[in-house]
Amino acid sequence: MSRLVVVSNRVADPRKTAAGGLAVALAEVLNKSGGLWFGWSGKVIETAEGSAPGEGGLHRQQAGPVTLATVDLSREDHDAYYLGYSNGVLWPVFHYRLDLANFDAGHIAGYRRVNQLFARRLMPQLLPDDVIWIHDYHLIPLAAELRAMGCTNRIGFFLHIPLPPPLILAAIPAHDWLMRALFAYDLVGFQSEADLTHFTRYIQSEAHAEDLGQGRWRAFSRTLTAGAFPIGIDVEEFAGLTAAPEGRDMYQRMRDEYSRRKLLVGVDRLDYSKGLPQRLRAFRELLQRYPENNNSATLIQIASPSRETVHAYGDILRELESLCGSINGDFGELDWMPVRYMHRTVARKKLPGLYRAGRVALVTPLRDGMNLVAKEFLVAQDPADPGVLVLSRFAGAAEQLKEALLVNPYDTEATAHAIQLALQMPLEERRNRHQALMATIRRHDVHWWCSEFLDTLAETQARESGTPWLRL
Ligand code: GDG
Repeated sequence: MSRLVVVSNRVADPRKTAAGGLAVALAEVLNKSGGLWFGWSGKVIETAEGSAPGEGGLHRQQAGPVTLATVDLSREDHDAYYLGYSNGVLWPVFHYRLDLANFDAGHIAGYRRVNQLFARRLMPQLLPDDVIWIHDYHLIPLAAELRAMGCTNRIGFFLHIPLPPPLILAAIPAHDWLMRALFAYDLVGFQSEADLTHFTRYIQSEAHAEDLGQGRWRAFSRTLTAGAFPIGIDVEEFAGLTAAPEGRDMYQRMRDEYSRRKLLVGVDRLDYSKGLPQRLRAFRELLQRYPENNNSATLIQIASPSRETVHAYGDILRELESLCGSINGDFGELDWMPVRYMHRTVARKKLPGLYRAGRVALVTPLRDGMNLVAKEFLVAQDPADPGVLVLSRFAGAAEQLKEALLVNPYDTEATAHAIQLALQMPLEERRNRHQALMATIRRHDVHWWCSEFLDTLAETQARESGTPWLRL
């Protein structure tokens, strides 16, 4: 069995349960092969401490059979690669938000510099038979940099966020460089069929790629396989958290506290892609249009802090606070606050109890690669009396979770109406929908996702080295 090398921006210690389902699933495959997990250490070294752009020390640490290898970043590299390009250009554009992108020319140079640094540090760690799996938008050009150094290993890439249509991608200066770099991979995986279609349309129209059939494409003298691999969650792990003492205790506390209310829950990183202001407007519309919900429907919205040093995140925070304040001000009673908003990270083991107490989950992103909260909510439900998932049609999860109530989050009235339907839904319909959704979630869990991707990668054809076309 080949050794697996996982590369991602951040590395999680797989022995810590707080790491979550993805880390647990990757750790399982890494454990089996005695693998290596490589990425940024999370540490930023200030210039005063002698760090130079493009440089960063390597740390190695053993986590059972898995080796964790991490690199520090200089302040300049971190600001350009992480804040500037990854989260200031790629995140907004890939979520269709050209208006929020900052195409400062210095950022892409830093992005490439860090990918080159990663390649230089990773290359000496590699064994000839290693299979390399690179994750997400921070590291798109990494395989190309490795190939330029002579790496001939099998390399796969998975994009956790959406890929927008070709015309939106084309707004990125140097988009051709970025997309060409994907051809250094043997396998490129997306969350949904929609993302895959955007990719194949782009490479056909912009790179005249040749369709070789069965997901194989040829361009720039290289062949890659592209496919959709919708990510799942570790169902057993999350069901275990739900049944654990903390999970049950949290559930009981929420049930007691909200026994006279109908509880709605929202759990998101505070990000403009998650559609939080639109969600709150729909909730306000619900209270206005369907007054029977007054003094009853209560929305607990957790917005965990995220990327606070990126400019656009401050704006969304202020907008959200003002909306919550105005809804509570306009509709609240002495003994009832319609919105409980928390700008805080809640301990992972408390989430299942909160989900289970929710009659309705509001998962209404404007755009999302997949959205794991939708799946976690469903796993945490009591199958005999389950809550209802209101899900944006623009989440990757909507391609799979067809029995949820699918909404257009930009349509305030229709979303409010769907929430009302969810609150009123008879038990039998709730059970039927939940049962069908759980069958999908179980079939396509995170273990299925890992093995489906890695099996497909193993089947890709012999690789070619060298990337003479990699000029920025
Ligand atoms: C990216 C893509 C794709 C949230 N708040 C708290 C907390 N969470 C946990 C949830 C869930 C995870 O974070 C969020 O996952 P999502 O999938 O919803 O979203 P992103 O973070 O944007 O992830 C996304 C994903 O990658 C995987 O490929 O699905 O589309 O954007 O697990 O439970 N966890 C804790 N406290 C919180 O306050 N402990």
